[in-house]
Amino acid sequence: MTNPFGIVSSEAILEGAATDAYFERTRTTLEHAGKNPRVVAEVTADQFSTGSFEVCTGVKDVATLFEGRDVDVDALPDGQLFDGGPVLRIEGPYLEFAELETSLLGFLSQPSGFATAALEARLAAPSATVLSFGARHVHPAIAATVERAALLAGLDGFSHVAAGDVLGREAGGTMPHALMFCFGEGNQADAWRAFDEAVPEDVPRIALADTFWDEKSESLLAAETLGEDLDGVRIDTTGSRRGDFRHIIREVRWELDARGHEDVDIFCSGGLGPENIRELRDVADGFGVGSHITGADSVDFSLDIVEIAGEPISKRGKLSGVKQVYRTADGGHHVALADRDGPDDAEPLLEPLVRDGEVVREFDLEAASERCLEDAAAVGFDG
Ligand code: PCP
Repeated sequence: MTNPFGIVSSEAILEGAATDAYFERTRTTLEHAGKNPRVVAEVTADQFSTGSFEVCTGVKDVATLFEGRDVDVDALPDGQLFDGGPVLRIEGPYLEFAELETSLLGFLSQPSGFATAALEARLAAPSATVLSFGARHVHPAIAATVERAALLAGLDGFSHVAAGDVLGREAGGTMPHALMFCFGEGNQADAWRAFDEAVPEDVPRIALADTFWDEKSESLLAAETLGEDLDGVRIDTTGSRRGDFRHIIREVRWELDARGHEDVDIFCSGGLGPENIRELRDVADGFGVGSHITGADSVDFSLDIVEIAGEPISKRGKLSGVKQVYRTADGGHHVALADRDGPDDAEPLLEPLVRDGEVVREFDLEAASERCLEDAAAVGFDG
């Protein structure tokens, strides 16, 4: 079996076969009519600013997609926030990229949605450890996309092993409930002890402490069992049993402290979003966040031709003309025609990505993450 999971291949994406059929019809028609106008097209979510920022990412994949094509592409830097106006601009003969639109939008839309949601989680608890746990909610083919978006937004780590191979980072994680079940109720201490004996020293000793008994009992048992070796407990109380989760966490903290286990951290997971994280951030040390990130809406990008043969053009409701977007000194996002002066002291954000088919930008995830967090502070992003 050459493609057992029916995954669209990288080759299909690069050659433009990962497209909507109407683009193939468009090529057939334009070639038949002998037309291939020089156009400028822009990728935009909202035409004007809305007061709500989102994170732009996926730019590196877009650069790869356009490599070797007879086009110039400008784009926001990876990790930059935006609020209206284009995030990317393509200039060239239309048939150089007609079929690429589908993949191009997909490369930007879903990762930007993941990164925006991850940034919300990150900023909900700036000084806590926040980890990405959601790879299980997406098709495994895009696990690295999720984990990359999480790191871009400043999360401290992620769980997916193969994504780690793709990203050149190591996945983290300790134990699922399955491990606790394999030892059975009443034998939690054996499970944690075996884990401590078996796994490499650099793996943190975080005991899952909600499986059979209440969180306080299991946390204290874990602390007694592993003593100084225990780094933390993870509390993943099921929603139906949660009651007042903040109270549960405070109670566990209190009881651990009362027995001299002040150094044992408390990690929380299970359906947490920014609101829950804000409620818990002063009582918990870390959070695992999954569905908030993986369930994020894709950013609703579309690609529109804005100039054809040098003349501005647009469909009704869209804005014609080649545009530039600016980060203003007060942290605003300004959209303007590219051939006019931008606002004073404003930084133009669309920068060269591809020139004559050559990728002219380097990508570094750490630098992009720094940019994302700095820009979030500059624009006052609070989710
Ligand atoms: C955690 C939690 C969610 C996972 C992580 C993703 O799983 O219960 O199912 O977080 P999310 O709810 O924010 O999407 P574990 O406790 O490891 O689950 P299991 O019961 O499989 O051990």
